[in-house]
Amino acid sequence: MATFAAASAKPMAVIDSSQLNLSQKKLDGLRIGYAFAKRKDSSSLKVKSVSRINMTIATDVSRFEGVTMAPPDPILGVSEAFKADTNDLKLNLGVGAYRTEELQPYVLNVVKKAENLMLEKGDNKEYLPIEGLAAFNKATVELLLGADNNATKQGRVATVQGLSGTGSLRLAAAFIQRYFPGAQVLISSPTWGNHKNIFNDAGVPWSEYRYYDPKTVGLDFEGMIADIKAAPSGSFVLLHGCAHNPTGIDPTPEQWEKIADVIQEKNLTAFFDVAYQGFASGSLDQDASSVRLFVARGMEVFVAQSYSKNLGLYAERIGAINVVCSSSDAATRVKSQLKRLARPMYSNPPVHGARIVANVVGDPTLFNEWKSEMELMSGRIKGVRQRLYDNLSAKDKSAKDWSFVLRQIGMFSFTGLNKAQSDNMTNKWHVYMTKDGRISLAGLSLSKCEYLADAIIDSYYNVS
Ligand code: PGU
Repeated sequence: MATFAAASAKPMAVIDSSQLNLSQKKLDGLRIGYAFAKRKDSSSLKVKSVSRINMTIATDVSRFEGVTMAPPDPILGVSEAFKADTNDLKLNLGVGAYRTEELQPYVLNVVKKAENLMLEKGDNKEYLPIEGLAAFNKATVELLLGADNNATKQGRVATVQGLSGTGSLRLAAAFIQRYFPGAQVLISSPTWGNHKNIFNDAGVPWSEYRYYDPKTVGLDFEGMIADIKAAPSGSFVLLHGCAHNPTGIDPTPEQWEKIADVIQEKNLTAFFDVAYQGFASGSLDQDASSVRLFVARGMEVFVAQSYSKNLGLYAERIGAINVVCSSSDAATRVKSQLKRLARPMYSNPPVHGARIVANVVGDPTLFNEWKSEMELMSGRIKGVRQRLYDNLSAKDKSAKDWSFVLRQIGMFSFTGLNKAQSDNMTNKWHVYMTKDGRISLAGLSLSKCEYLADAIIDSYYNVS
């Protein structure tokens, strides 16, 4: 009797050797034999028998039988579907990535100039320290808080270069999980789809606060404040620093003050996600005003930054996590622990994007050129917004108010289209967008606005 273990998720099978089609001759001669057994469930087993040791290798029963198929990513999966569509009319308004009027990806001129400088200098490719490139960390915190910020001058900011916005959020989430186990993160409803994944994977519990009011197509400020007030003490409140994704609706400066009041009174901690600095208003300073307001009050905050959008460095994966603390001593300790978390995860961050940012922000000429290019990009999106609104208003004979398109800011418009209507946009009109009704205006050209308006009106009125 020979015993064979099936290398699969299925229970171990015990098979009598009389069931096997063995070549006894070969077995005797080599003392190593291969046999093929037909099990009752008809899966084959290839068996290698070496002297006293019986080893089993499954040929058609995978070790990964229990691994289920993951669904496509709700945002990045849209780009994959877009690529597969062969229709000439197709439009990719899924991912928030800036395109030119010709709908081509755009590499900023300042980025090319910075890269040329780097090439001339012949920078090496040595490992960076765990916390990243020093010149980048200095530049990024200055860009966020302003050049002469007290918190920076007093050494109260722990800054660690991260793998863009996502990696920076994930590192902070790991920190929260380790040092504040059980503490909740409150996230806006709705929010960028990946926020929930990030906190789920880090083992940080989250709940939602009201944010978007479909009736007014605006901010549910009362709901937001009530939900933050009701949060358990010690919770973290995730806030989009500017250009809220997906709604394009930001609190007013007065509302930001009230949000800060409640967070302060309730002893909560704000956690800003700043992925669009410069894309909301066109001004890097103005778009950081929410964060600066909290820091000016002496509040301790987390801020994740990304250079994917504002410098177009999507694939360079460059960003940072900043923890503004109430003392330099606390900042030193927090930074040491962020590094400790980063080390076994990815060891140290990539250098190329960090050098680009450091060169652009650190050089007054390049910095000014960047500001002009930012204005150009955000200006193009505003132009497309206006054209889309004009087309929607002109074509819609029912006098529906489409002015929310103009009120929303940043890269996106939250159209209010439901899933079935969004499906119609894609299936009938070849307009690729996320199923929550979000369209990226950064991927739209003036010449495509009329076509898009037709698609929206058809989907809105003819699909329920
Ligand atoms: N935070 C928010 C609010 C974002 O919208 C994004 C990107 C990020 C962080 C992270 O961007 P990084 O590239 O990691 O810096 N959101 C885009 C890009 C596609 C995606 O989902 O990653 C979007 O289309 O929503």
